Parts: sequence; C-alpha cells; structure tokens
Amino acid sequence: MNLVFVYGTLKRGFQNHSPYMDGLPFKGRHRTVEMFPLVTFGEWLTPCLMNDPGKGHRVWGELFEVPHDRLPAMDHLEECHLPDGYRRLTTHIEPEAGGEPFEAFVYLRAPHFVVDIRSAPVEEYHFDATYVAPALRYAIR
Ligand code: PCA
Repeated sequence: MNLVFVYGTLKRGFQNHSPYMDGLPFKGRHRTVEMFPLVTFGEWLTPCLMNDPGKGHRVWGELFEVPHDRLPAMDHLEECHLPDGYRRLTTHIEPEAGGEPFEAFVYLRAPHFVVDIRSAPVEEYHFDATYVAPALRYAIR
C-alpha cells in the first residue's frame, strides 16, 4: 500500500479522480510541510506542483491509500515515462486534523518543463471546468 497526496485533477470530484482512483480509501485533507509553487500551465490548463521547494505556498490536497497495482495507470496519466512529465517523489505532509508530519508520494514536475504558466501560485487548486483531460485532447486538436 502506498500513500499518495493529490492536489490537482486527481482529487475527489475532479476530472481524473474516478477513472484512476475510484474506490481507494480517502485519508483526509493534508498540507505539504514545504512550500511549492502550484500553478496551472499550458493550453490544457494543467495544474502542476513545481519541484521548486521554498517558493509558493504550503499546498492543500487529499491523501489516499493506493495499492501497487493502481500506481502504473496513475504514473502513465502523469506522464512519468516522458522526459518532461511529472515525477512521483516523496514529500512531508501534515494532516489538517492535526498530528505529526509524515511522508507521502506526490507528483512534481521539474521547473524547466513548466512552460507557459497561466496562473499565480495558489495554496489550493480549485475545480476548473476549462481543464482538458488527456483523453479528450485528441478531439480538440
Ligand atoms: N493530477 C495530479 C498531479 C497533477 C494533476 O492534475 C494530482 O492531482 O495530484
């Protein structure tokens, strides 16, 4: 079992949650211990936590328990196999409900691959109906 902290479209009710995380145990709202820039970028308005600790905000997201066999599809969605994709790394997070920080996986992208930034850094990503999920992009382009 893996702990995965999600801050973007993998959160409950967001576009990529049901296809990739349906039925996985929700472990509550959490916040990163370190600050990171959370921005949207590119023509698909992709939310992205930039691997640039110390800038931006302590970021809010949701923690889930993810079995090993569910990780490959999530990693593929986040383009971990591509040079400019996200990387599933660990960071410390803190429960909103209180308690000690602990480590969880999080998808981060190297700052030099985050081009065409469309928003100022925020502490929480809110639902954006104009986000275009990867599976739908072929229909637009
Ligand atoms: N999905 C992942 C990373 C960015 C995104 O949209 C998440 O929600 O954490």
